[in-house]
Amino acid sequence: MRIREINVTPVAFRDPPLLNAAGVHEPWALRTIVEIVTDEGLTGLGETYGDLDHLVRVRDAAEALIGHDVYGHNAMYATVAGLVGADVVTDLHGLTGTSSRAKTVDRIFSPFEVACLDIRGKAVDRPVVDLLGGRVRDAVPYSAYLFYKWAGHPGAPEDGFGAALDPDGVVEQARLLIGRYGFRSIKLKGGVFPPEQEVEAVHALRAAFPEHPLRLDPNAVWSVETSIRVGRELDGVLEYLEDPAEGIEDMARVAAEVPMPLATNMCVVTPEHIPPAVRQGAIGVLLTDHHYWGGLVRSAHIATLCETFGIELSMHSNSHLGISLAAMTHLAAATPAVTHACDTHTPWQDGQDVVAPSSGGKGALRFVDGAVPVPDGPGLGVELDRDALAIMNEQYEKCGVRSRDDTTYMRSVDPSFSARRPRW
Ligand code: GKR
Ligand code: MG
Repeated sequence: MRIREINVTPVAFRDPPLLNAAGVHEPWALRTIVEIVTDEGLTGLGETYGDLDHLVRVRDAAEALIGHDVYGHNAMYATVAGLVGADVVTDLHGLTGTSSRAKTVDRIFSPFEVACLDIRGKAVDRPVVDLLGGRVRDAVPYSAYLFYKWAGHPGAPEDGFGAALDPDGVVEQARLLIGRYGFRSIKLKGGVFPPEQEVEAVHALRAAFPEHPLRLDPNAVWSVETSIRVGRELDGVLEYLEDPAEGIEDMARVAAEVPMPLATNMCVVTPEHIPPAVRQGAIGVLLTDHHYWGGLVRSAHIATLCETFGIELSMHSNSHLGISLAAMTHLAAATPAVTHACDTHTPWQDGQDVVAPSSGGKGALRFVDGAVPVPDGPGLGVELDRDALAIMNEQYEKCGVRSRDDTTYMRSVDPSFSARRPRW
């Protein structure tokens, strides 16, 4: 079965002012939707980043992949690698670690691989989870992903999620998300306020939710000394501490001194980082992300490798839509080593999606007790809502944002803001 056509559509959707170490989310988040059509008329979906440098290369790859066999992932990967050459696509926000040629190839290849798996599942009337080895769980638990945030974007009305700028606000936000979705574990995005304030918020969460595993992620904005101090202060409170410090060496120095495992989606972001991270004992948990680990099959291979070295698995997310959530859910459902609740930004999209609500026919992508049941339909089990896609594409054309830039947006509000790392 060969690829006849590939449609690449950039989209924009509203995003609340979520704060992080790099600044604050802009009013519009970007994604790119990939739709592959085969010579037999089957279609498959993929979703990836929307930044312009990335989009341009995804479009080039789409042209180059016409005519490829949807089962020929290795040949497709080689074609993408050839196109990328020595290029390195970087992010302005730097929240998913260093960029490299390998990571560039992996992130451009990923949406095409996912779309081909969607097609292959549809061709044999089986869900993608079955193509990845079969399910080890029927539903994938996600965490309540809390952010410090303003009540609304500057100059715009409040957004309905409320402000969260202190421990009480954070606890209230947790109640809101847990009330709506039933999450059973909690992650707080830190790196926004001095560490003492974030430690206080974690203690407030522990008091309010004594049974929920907790994590804190300051996106590498602390020094080694600060990371060790905070890690010791939170002894017995955190399930894991995510990216306190920057780079494998500094993470290893912290890991040797703190009681809890360290997790990362910043210092181990391509296969070549695994040997030094293992040698130095830098991490106990890897947050995989099929969007930059080369798709679902390659991510599953990395998961097996991590298991071999005693590294546990969780899953990372950026602002995303339902095609990504479906892909993440199939992957985590087929990966025994994913033993921690995965991250998702889904609640912050507040129902905006390119995926039809009734897709799969059985309420695909609903949260039940904080977990997403694996969609039953063939392939990813989700269908494109073409009207929603057209609206979001129009939003993209009009919104003026072309690359995520949390830092410049923050500086437009607070000119003294600096995104330097470490900051504390
Ligand atoms: O959405 O602001 C955000 C997050 O900070 C995201 O960009 C990170 O990549 O979720 C991520 C993380 O866990 O580091
Ligand atoms: Mg992180």
